[in-house]
Amino acid sequence: MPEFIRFDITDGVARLTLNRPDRLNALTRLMTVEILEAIATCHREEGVRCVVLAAAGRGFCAGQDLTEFQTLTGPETVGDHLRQGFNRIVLGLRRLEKPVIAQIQGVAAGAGLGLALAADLRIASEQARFTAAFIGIGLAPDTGVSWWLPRLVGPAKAFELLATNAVMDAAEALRLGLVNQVVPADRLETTVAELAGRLAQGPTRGIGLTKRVLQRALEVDLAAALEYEAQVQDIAYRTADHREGVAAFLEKRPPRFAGR
Ligand code: LHQ
Repeated sequence: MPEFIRFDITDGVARLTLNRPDRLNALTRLMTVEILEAIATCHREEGVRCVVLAAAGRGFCAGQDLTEFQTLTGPETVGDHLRQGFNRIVLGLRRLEKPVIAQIQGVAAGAGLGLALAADLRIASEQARFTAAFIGIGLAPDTGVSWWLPRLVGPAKAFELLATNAVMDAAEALRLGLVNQVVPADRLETTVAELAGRLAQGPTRGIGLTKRVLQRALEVDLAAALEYEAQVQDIAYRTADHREGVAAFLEKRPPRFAGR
């Protein structure tokens, strides 16, 4: 049984909840291992068709646990720590061909912001706050924050957020395009559950392939993106869910997607 996360799978939705509320879910080494194991399960289990990344208590995630980090000894560098931990979490979530929703009820800071940005969709409560936090302790960005921020908010705003350690509220995060939706705190869980339930009933392969082409499109030029779309469409075209979607349209009935 994991100690610092909760993990369950219900009706196609895997729910991974960070569970160190008294430390605002700051990430320890053990917690990182537990998150990686849960992500591996999401990759492996065909029954998982959507993932919700949530957090217990008033904070979403305050990033690296700075107390534990002081006590880490041995030959490992900070870079190694990132390569073995947070980098693998980010890549694990990005390579997961299933939609990932971050349910953000409170502060997301440092690597915690990176975790939120690695999700496909971010639904925030009105109480959520976002801060890069790295510069507060004299560090440069990590956990993918340097990659996502300029793409989401533009390079000048990204630099401002990183260099001034500004704290954004939920309304500003929505205005900047950092989150998809902001809802009252008491509506957050049901809003996310409804969205996750809908996505889990969707054509999972098509959604996963959509995630794959969008990720590639962020990294390559137009000609390469067009070529990749063509290759991926060959895969999507062969799915049972594509056939079901077309059949349902022609028969004028709602589709029943099986996620295959
Ligand atoms: C914490 C933490 C925390 C431990 C709150 N650790 N206890 C990668 C590789 C290597 C090295 C370093 O980092 C990285 C990546 C990173 O993530 S760098 C960024 C690390 N994170 C931060 O610098 C954020 C530090 N936290 C804060 O600035 C504030 O706590 C925020 C703005 C997140 C929230 O502020 P408040 O809402 O006022 O809460 P609080 O500060 O009162 O925190 C509540 C408790 O949680 C408190 O403990 P206490 O015993 O006083 O109740 C904090 O000490 C503890 N906590 N963050 N990262």
